[in-house]
Amino acid sequence: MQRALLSVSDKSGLIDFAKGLNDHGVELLSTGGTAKALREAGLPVIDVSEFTGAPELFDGRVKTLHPKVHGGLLHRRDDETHLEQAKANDIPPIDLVVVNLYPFEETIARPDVTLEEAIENIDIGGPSMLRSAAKNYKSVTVVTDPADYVNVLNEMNEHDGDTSFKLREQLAVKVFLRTSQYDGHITNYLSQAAEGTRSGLSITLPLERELRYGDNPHQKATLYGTFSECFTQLQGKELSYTNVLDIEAASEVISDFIRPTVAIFKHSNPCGVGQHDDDLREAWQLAFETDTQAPFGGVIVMNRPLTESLARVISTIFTDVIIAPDYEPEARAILQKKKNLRLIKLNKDAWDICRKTPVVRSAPGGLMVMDRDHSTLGLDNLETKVVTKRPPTDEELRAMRFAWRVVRHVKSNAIVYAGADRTLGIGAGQMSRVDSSRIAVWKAGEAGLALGGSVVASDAMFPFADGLQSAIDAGATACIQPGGSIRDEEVIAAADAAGMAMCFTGHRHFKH
Ligand code: 93A
Repeated sequence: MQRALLSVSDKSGLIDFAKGLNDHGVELLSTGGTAKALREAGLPVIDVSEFTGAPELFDGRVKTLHPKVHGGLLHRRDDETHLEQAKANDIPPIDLVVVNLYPFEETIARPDVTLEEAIENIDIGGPSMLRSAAKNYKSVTVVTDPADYVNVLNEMNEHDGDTSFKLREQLAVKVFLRTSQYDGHITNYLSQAAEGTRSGLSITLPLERELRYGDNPHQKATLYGTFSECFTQLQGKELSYTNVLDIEAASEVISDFIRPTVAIFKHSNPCGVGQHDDDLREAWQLAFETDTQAPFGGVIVMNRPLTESLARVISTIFTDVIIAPDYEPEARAILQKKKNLRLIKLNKDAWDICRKTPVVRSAPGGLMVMDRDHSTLGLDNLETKVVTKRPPTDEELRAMRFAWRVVRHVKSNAIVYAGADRTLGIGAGQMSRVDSSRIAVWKAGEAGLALGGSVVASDAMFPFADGLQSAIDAGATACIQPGGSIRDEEVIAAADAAGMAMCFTGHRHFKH
């Protein structure tokens, strides 16, 4: 390796890497800011403009776009004609390219960004060099991720100043993924920013992992993106497609609660949710009592580190996945014995970003993208949203808030019966709201839980009074629902006749 070209916006790790290259006797070519940083570190640098004999032009828009740069990257090293042409045109080989791009993604993430600033941050020369170098990976090494500096230096140390074909190949693939992602961000931004040109969606995501299987063992499934930034698997079998769906749904519900909370999930629906200020095990107990059968093979999620005492109880029940922000060492030790049990650590900061990204679903011939329903709406000043003669008691208000936070994570049509710190009965995914209500009542009965004095929450309006009446008959004394039916008056009259308190949130939380 004789010659490297370094041109980076993200200068982290640059100096150490360049020193390493210099130690191997590699000549360093560089552009404006990068050259300055290298010189300040005492390294010998040749400016690209000196190398090409052409000045940087147009505010740096043209720095490296020159045949001597691209020729130096692209010519075949084992082709006589190429070598003759290179010689005749005074184009020496460039064997290593170190480029990362103008920060377009960071720029457009700024709320006050202007179109001009965004456009100025579209890197042209950088991706061109990356692509030239990556196309010629047979001979040229290309690094776009500072995390790879170490690999390259390690190989150079091991292989007498050279890199292996295998590494060059991997780095080239990484480049084309990076440049297509970069172009995707530009496409999506411009297609929204330039009015009326919404033309399409470009998504390029890195391969995350092959999944164990899809819905069924005969369906292959693959996960793309940055899942492992949000979730770290500490032990257990490989994740399957349905595990990932459950992990997402369970993490969404738990993120809605500040008090210590435990939720149990099955097939993307909560079977029970419980809260307790002092003891996570109590919270689990309340969640579990809602439904003691469904949790078999389910997913348990909590918003506090898993304690030893809770680990002891959970270890007596067959569980597929546990998700917690952390695990007490004693809890880990207990659960380690369950080799198949998947333990997942939820990395809160990354997840908080992740859980606001859009929802993507397949559609015939393509896919649909929707804003995520990431926060519970309609609970502010709930006491002012009473539509019945009787206002709710403080206890009922607390239960309403709790039930409303749970119901929006249940597949529609969703009905949840709850107290202030626990679910009592959950009816999910029925084609009719009355049926969901019936199922919730029946399940509460199965679990031996009384619904007298409970609150009922409905993810969407009761279109008729019958649905609410069945909740009244079951013992609910308060109701929280969006309202908005043309028969609201009938529904309110049914509530008033029973002395029920009801609030309209004004927001629907369907989940399909
Ligand atoms: O404006 S550009 O599209 N035109 C170019 O010719 C060019 N060459 C390198 N941007 C260009 N670059 C980019 O400049 C690199 O991709 C890198 O991100 C940045 C480094 O600039 P500096 O060395 O001046 O800090």
